Amino acid sequence: MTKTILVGDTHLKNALILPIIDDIIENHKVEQVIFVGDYLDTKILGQQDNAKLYAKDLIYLVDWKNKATEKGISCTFLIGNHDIFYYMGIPTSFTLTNQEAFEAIGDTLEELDLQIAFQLDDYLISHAGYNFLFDVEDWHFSRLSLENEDELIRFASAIGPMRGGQDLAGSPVWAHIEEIEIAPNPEYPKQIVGHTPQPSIDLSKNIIGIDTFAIDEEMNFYGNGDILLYDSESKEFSVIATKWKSVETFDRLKKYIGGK
Ligand SMILES: [Mn+2]
Repeated sequence: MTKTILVGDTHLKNALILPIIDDIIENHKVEQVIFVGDYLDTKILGQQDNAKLYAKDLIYLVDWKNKATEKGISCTFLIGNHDIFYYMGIPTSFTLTNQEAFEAIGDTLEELDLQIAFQLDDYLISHAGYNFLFDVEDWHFSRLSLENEDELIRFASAIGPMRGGQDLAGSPVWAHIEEIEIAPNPEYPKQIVGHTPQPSIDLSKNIIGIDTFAIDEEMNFYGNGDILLYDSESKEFSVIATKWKSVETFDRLKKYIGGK
């Protein structure tokens, strides 16, 4: 595997983001794609009741995974703080309000073969990052199962003060990027994370944040849609600019969310 791309939080915008990913795969001869989690839920007002949006967007993602895998592209899907509640079957303040739809989404999510972390040469990749309070364990690198239910519940509930929680620091699905920058797990000084929205990707740091598709309640774009590319021969990262942040994306998104 020579070229890998890493994709930040998609949050029910998979049908708009994945065509951009397809172009990059083709133009850069990408062989591996790693998604850092948070496929579900959106800040856009009124969508928590929109089960149709959840269903169509998650099915789009699962279909994409199957097609990409058939073409020989290695795909890895990490779990985010939003996904983990569906995976565990525990509804919370930001999950889909309809219980039946919530459970169906949780079942479909299993098709992504979610895992906690991925090691890419010197870099540890996870949704939110490992700070000094959380150890990396072997099971984090393989498909999740409810065998590790107790640990997963700990991950889902450990939220630090920077994200409004009571814990000393957040778990690998909840930590704020600054927690990882200030106090990374000492064995993993180099990490790649999503979770904390970034205006663009900054390669000058040891902790690289790639959550560039974030939008707010009113559909204002926060990130510019940068994608991180890694070449395992040269061991170098580069940033691929995209046309994500545009009037065209805004218009398509508005239609996609409202569309039946
Ligand atoms: Mn997140």
